Amino acid sequence: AVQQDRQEASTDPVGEFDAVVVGAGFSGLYMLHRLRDKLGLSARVYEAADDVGGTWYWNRYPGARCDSESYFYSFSDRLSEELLQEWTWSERFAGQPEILRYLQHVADRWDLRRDIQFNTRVTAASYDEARSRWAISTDDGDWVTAKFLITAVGCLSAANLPEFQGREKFRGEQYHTALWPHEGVDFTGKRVAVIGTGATGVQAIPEIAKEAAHVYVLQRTPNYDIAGGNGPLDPEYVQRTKANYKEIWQRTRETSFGFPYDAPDRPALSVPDDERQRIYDTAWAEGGFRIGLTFNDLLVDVKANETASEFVRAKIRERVQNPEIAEMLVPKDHPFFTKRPPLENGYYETFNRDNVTLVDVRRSPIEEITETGVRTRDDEYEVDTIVFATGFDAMTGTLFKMNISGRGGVALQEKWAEGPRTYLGVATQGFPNMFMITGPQSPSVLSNMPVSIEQHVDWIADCIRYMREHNIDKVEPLVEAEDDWVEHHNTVTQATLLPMANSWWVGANIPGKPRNLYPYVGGVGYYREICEEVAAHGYDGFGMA
Ligand code: FAD
Ligand code: N01
Repeated sequence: AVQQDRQEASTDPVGEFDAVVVGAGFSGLYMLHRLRDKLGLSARVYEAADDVGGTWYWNRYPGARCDSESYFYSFSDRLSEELLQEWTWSERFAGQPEILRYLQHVADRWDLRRDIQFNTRVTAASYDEARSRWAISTDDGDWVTAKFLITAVGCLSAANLPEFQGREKFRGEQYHTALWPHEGVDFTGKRVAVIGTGATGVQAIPEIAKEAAHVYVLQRTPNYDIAGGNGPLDPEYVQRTKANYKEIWQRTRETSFGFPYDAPDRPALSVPDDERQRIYDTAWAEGGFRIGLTFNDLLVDVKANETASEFVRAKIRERVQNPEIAEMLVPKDHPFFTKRPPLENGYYETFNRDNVTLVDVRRSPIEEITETGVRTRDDEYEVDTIVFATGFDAMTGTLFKMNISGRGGVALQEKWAEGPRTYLGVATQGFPNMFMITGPQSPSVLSNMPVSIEQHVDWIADCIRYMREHNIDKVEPLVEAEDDWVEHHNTVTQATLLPMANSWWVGANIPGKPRNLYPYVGGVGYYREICEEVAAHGYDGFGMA
């Protein structure tokens, strides 16, 4: 099919590059800088959007903000010490417009745009074995070749719109949060149904409720939403952070989740109940993910986890006035942190408003979307607008949409039919000279992502430099190394509670998707050590020719 596309489009490639990078979010921008400005390679970035930003370009729904703290949800001193000093975040958890401005600033400052082709989607990439090059086709009908193919396509960039029967019949407006219109949506006076209460729904619902006439929140699974604690950053704090940036970044690289917080060193049940409560209270008051880093066994011991689960449940019950509604919002079917807990800023209080109705679509599932609203098994909700906060086909969705085929024409989806098989989550056997930034089976979404992105970009750039210095043309994981990594990944996964929940982390949100833990849970610091060791031993586990 790729060959045919090419013939129909043009017979000759319109460009030949050392590297093609797909995507211009955090990953693609930093990758381009490393390849072009540090290694002197010719590189072309393709980006489907009309600007840089990735996640922060697409997700413009009301309330969108990061929930890694701004001062470390950014590029580190690996990119630039000056930028760290010059850039001042206004809020503890920056909003989408500010993060987008930041990424645009990075693109301008390093003059990255001249090598990014916007409004261009990569539709196919196939490895040409005879020439040892990748042939990359785009939706403008052109194709180019490159020695290296680097995917910077994001873990959360293929929007998931479940197949609700009758959706096309709906006469009102409908939006997916990850494809939000740039001009915004005016909810004033509107009756709105929001489907989905993950991190996105939890951010959007309170904002929509402030404007709309009525909001129906269609919840299938309640989450353990953590107090966000957003607010303006105090200048003294900013100054202190800037003075300590070197140390802060170093810590993010060594901890398990890429946060600069202290790692817990004791089990939850090793302390008396009142002390445990105090520890949880303190972490809760600090806000953000600190509550997940109070004890070292929350992700591996059900009993330990239950203490944290109960703590959060009690917080929910305290804040929601109607006890029946509170009970509907309390999660009971999975342990704390086995699904990604959203951070919330006023989410639970939203259910104390007269214009908000919580609908349990687990008990009474959505049966169809009608011309005028949403019909569940037991009721019908007439609305003007439907918001789908239904998440993503994470980690593999975007990669598969790119139609990548490796040696012998084998498609990536074919190779991964039963789940991803990678070496270190950065490469996969049979796909020579292809690197995946934050690919499946790397820490990726189980970390503060800029830290993991930088680590991958640096590692890939170093590998390419090594190849150049040693006159190596081709790099590809060895079968045994890949088998060992998959086995290690599965062993580490099984030692945790993560397989217990039906989360997108395990692919449970997409019908038919193989159930596996997609990100690696061994920890950012540990993973980095493994990657560094592999490199130090001449890229142990990779075949190089
Ligand atoms: P992305 O930002 O997803 O960029 C990928 C780009 O690739 C996109 O612009 C896309 O258009 C492009 N692309 C994909 N396929 C193609 C193709 N075939 N052809 C051309 N272009 C293509 N992580 C955190 O660590 N902390 C947070 O607080 C946090 N908040 C988040 C909030 C939201 C709402 C979401 C959705 C995610 C959040 N994340 C967070 C995860 C976030 O995705 C990463 O932190 C980071 O932005 C990913 O950057 P990236 O460059 O790897 O991918
Ligand atoms: O997506 P989700 P998201 N019928 O998959 C429901 C990052 N992020 O966009 O739980 C009814 O978590 C689904 O229900 P259930 C972050 O990593 C970060 O919210 O499957 N409901 C769920 O409630 C996050 O984890 C930030 O039962 C259906 C919701 O839709 C990731 O992105 C902000 C349904 C989807 O939740 C994804 O978050 C936002 C159906 N058929 C996102 N199908 C920050 O850092 C799905 N649902 C701040």
